[in-house]
Amino acid sequence: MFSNASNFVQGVDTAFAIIVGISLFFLIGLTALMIYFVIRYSRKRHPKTEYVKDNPWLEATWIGVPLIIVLYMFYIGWEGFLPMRQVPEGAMKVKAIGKMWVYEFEYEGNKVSDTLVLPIDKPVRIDLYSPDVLHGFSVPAFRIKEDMVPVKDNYTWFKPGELGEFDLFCTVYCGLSHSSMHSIVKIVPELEFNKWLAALPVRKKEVGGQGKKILDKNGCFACHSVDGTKLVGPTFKGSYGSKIKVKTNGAVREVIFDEKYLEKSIYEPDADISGEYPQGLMKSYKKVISKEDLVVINDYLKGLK
Ligand SMILES: [Cu+2]
Repeated sequence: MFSNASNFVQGVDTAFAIIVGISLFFLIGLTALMIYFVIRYSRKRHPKTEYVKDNPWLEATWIGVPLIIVLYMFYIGWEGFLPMRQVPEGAMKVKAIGKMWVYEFEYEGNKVSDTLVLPIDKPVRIDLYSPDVLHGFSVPAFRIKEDMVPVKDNYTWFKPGELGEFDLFCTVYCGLSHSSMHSIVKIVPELEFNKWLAALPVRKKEVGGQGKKILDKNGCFACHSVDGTKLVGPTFKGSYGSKIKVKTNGAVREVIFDEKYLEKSIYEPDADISGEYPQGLMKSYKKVISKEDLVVINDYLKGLK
């Protein structure tokens, strides 16, 4: 009756079915009763209003019965939810990074993939990270949905029980290309998984050093290219040291792209908007990128010609 895609399907679907069932029962029951009362107690049939007063049994019933029902609904929800926070010991570990607007999966040994490939029947703990804004980690087929919260580590776990490919969606509105932020969870036999993992390349040493790493970690390249491509924000290519047109409080002026401008556009992105880009697209990174990081980023951008 239940799909076997993950170990949580049964708990979630049972709670869902029972709650929808209770809701439907009351929706239909109350509507029918209302219609009955409208007819039965209309002025034509019942010209004089009944006055009901002090009925302890009636009151106890309408407090007691709904109380039991909602507590029961809470209980089945709790029972389905609790195991989701209890990762079994020895679960395999994968780090999932959600950034504007892609997913990245880091396996042991610094191996990185853009698809989440997992062996069947093995519990896996997914550590959830976001370097920029709130993202979601939702696999509807597994009944899994957790937020990826910047500066707060979160996790989820599950045991896949069915081979195949399952959709992974970002379920938190995270900006311009939110709708294209999705990936695939591929469940394969263990042998195949071991082969796949062995063939997965180790993450290359970053060219560009620390500066590029910081930009990458914070998801900056989702909006700013280094090859001149026009993305959501202006390209880094050839910008450093050049004169650029910015809009400050609606007025266009020219500034030199230097350390000062870099700091301002990272800490107060809406103060001097480059070119024709709209306001409000970028958030402030004041709490995320330190002054020391700025120096390193500055050096990296300076070397970018
Ligand atoms: Cu997202």
